[in-house]
Amino acid sequence: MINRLIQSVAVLCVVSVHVSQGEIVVTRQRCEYRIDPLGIDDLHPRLSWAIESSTRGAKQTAYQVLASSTQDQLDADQGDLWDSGKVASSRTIHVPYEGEPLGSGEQCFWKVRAWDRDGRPSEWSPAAQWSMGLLDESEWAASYISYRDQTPVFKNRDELFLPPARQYRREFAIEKPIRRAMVYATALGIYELHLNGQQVGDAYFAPGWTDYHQRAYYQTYDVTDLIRSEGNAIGIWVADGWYSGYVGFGLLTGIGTEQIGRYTYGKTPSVMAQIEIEYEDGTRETIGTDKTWRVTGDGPIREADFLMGEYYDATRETPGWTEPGYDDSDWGASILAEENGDPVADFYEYQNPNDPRTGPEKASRPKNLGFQRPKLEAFPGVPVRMTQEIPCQSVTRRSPGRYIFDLGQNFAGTYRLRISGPKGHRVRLRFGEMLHPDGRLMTENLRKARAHDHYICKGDPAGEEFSPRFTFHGFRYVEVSDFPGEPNRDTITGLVLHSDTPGGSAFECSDPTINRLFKNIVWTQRANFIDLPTDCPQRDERMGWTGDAQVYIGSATINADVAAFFTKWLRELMEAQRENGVFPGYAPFPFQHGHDFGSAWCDAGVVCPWTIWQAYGDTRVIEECWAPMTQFMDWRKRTSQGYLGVEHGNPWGDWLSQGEETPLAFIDTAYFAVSTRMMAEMADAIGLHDEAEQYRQLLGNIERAFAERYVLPEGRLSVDTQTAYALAVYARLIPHSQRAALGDRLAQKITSNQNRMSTGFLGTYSLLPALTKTGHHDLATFLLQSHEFPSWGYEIDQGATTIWERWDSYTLEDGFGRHNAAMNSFSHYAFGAVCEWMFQEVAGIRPGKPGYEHIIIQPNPPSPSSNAERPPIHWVRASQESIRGTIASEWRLEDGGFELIVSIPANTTATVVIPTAHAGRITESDMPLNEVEGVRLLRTEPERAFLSVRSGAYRFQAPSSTTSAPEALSTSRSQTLPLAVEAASDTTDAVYQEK
Ligand code: RAM
Repeated sequence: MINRLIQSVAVLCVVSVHVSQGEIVVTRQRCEYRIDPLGIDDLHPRLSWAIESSTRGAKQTAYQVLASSTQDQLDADQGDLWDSGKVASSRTIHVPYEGEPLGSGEQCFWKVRAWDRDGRPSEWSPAAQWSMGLLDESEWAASYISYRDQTPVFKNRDELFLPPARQYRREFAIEKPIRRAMVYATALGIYELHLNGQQVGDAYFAPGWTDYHQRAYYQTYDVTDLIRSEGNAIGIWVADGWYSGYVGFGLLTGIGTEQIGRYTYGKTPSVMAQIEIEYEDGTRETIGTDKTWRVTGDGPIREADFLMGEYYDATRETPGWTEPGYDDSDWGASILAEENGDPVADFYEYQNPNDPRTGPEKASRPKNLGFQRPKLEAFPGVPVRMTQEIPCQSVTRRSPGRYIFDLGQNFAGTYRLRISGPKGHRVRLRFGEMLHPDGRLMTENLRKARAHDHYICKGDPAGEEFSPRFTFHGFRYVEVSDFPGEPNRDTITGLVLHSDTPGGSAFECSDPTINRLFKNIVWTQRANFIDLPTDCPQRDERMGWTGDAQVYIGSATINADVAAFFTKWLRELMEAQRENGVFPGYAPFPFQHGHDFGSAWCDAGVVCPWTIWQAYGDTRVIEECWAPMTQFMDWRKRTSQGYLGVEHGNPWGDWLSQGEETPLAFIDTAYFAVSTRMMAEMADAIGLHDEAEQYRQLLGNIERAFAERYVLPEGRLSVDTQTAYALAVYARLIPHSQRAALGDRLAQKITSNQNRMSTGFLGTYSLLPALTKTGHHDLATFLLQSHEFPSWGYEIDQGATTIWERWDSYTLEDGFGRHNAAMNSFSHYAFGAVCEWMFQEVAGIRPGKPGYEHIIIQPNPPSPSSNAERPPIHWVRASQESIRGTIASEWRLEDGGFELIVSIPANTTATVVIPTAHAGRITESDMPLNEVEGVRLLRTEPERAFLSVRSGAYRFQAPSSTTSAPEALSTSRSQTLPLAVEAASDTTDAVYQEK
């Protein structure tokens, strides 16, 4: 077995390119985190690459970037736009472009080479590229166009209003050979672009969700290869989307426009696009949306709504409408979006939400639902794409013509329906995450999201296929009613949709339940990363909840490259800041719901930028968020009392905890400290050392106030809940001298609760790390492996394939109904935030410096006799794609020996901590350490050896320190982790810091 494991990691460690000894290779070129992005509006986009090598300790000592306006010039090594020259630097990420100023639409081809530690240059990297977007609003020669909308403002809360998706088209001729053709497109609504019969790009739901009153994004497409010399046609589908469709819980709660849940930003969708053609003779032509475009609402998509579903009537299809020659004489003329006038509606919100005397009171104000041109920016995020098909596992007949298809996996997205039916025959599709015990689809938890799709057959004897464009559902089961004939498993195939964040992670260990848990976490991340980080993908909510995001973001950065994804959402979050400086409960913030914030939810405005900086070494995100973050901290200082947090905002607290409530003021204090510490660190990172000092002083005051108010002399907290201890450790508010005692009290609280957690969103995220940090790692892994309610294992035993919103979303005793069956998502990532601890403390991979420039590998095997219920984890194999390359850690306890196989990306260094009391007996690939290249013993502790390790692949073996009895072990582990070790050699520059 051990050999197999070694082989598998060895495969993982081998670099993906063929390099000979001593060489380094430049790979993974990115511009603003993306591969060859089109249409960016950053004037100094940041370039990143990675170094790969088969040699240990490979380093970049210098680099050179060449940027050219044509591929030919780049191939000839002529950097007419920029030649950085040889820059002596190990930097491989976020190198800002400093070449010739780039204008709208300009293309830039670039490559890079790097010098190794012996001063030998690498080959040039392959060419990468980016193009600039439209840098000035005046360069939009197009207008927002719409259809003439004569419907009155819908006001009925008992019925739904679901308009058809619109189709816009125009034809154009090309008279000369073209060099390049680009399309820039955006919509107030969501759009899908087609040219000459083909879809342009593969994104769903463009242009993404923003507060359209302030800002919208546009996308850029290269359509050079789609343009024909004979004649061309462009067609654009446009649906309501977030702009005017049903959004969140507006209908449920009666907030927002007319209390009906729709028209959040405006009444009538509109679209704007422009094709820019560059001819070979150097002339240019622009074709933009204007009143000459034709439009229809009579096509097949009769309803298109995120929450309510899609209704497709195939008898109304318009074949050939995105090709030249289509007869659109019965279509209407487009109008300018503003020609729909300024319909006014009542917009309901809570007034005085933060006034403790009145509390929130619902009131309305008039709101203009007419067109307002937003500020336009290039889309900085990651498109939503279909990334995977899920075959159906089984089909069950429920009644004549009604079948339930089980896809075996809960996910977000759509499906492909294959059907043969007579013309005009209609089938209905409903979606559910779970089944009732009697086999019925469970839909109570969709609340006001109707989530019904309909398909009307066109009667094609060869069979028909359908897949929705403008909706998505969170589901595992599909119920099809009125199905003509006998379905089979090919009738329904799941199509997984999510923001297509690159990269990935892997986690496997000796406990199969944990392996399923890891899969569930990743599936839940996908299901909720749909343009922005949402709470859930199924019910009438699906909003960018800040509390959920701030506990989960660390895990997200491990499981994928979410840097561009969060770059986008952080703009929405910063923009959603309330006037008083607080960050709201969700972003965008389409309407106000009760108080507009909650403790710990509001801190997402600091925690999320900090985490992106930590994971990707990104200081620009700090700079961009600095002003709003500072305003937020001013609000925090203003609202605190004697440096302590207070009870304010929505009382979410340790949301969905089990049986124990932690007072809001305590939570607020802990997060005041968390945000303050992060601000101090971020201030230093961007060179604001005075501010950093002020935040450190503030932190000192908070720590003192906390100690005085909450820490009791006998080594307890006056708030004696699991979450209180966990948060105090997370916020590092526990005085060093009290740490062991308070950790023991936390452990005792859990054991006296029959080894069960009582924690909610906040406490669960911090609980297992707190146990590990205070010497109770065995108990932490026990909880991870537990199957007793409430636990991850319990969910998995009930068939969970994603993370549930509540520990008791389903229980054996009470089924779905223990709390509120309507608010009971089976795809909510907050409790999946344990993933961060699984990687950092079980596999032992964490950043030692922002952006994993230095890496800590410190696996913590639980002691072999620590779990009477099931075999404690005794091997783990994990890897993650960092911005500098793949980091892998695989360990195994066997026969009193400990083996650790690691992979450290080139141009980084690591501190590897081996859990052994016998540092002198550590070997690497069977050689004693002092004979091994790239490794140096830094120091030892009673049961740990600290090694300084250069990049490369290693296999360490040592006698294990975890063979002792658990009691003995927990004593030794109750020592706190060291804050720093001596710096390693000049080349490794090791820093070991506690998170
Ligand atoms: C729920 C959301 C979210 C949570 C808030 C407090 O409605 O689903 O998960 O953050 O409430």
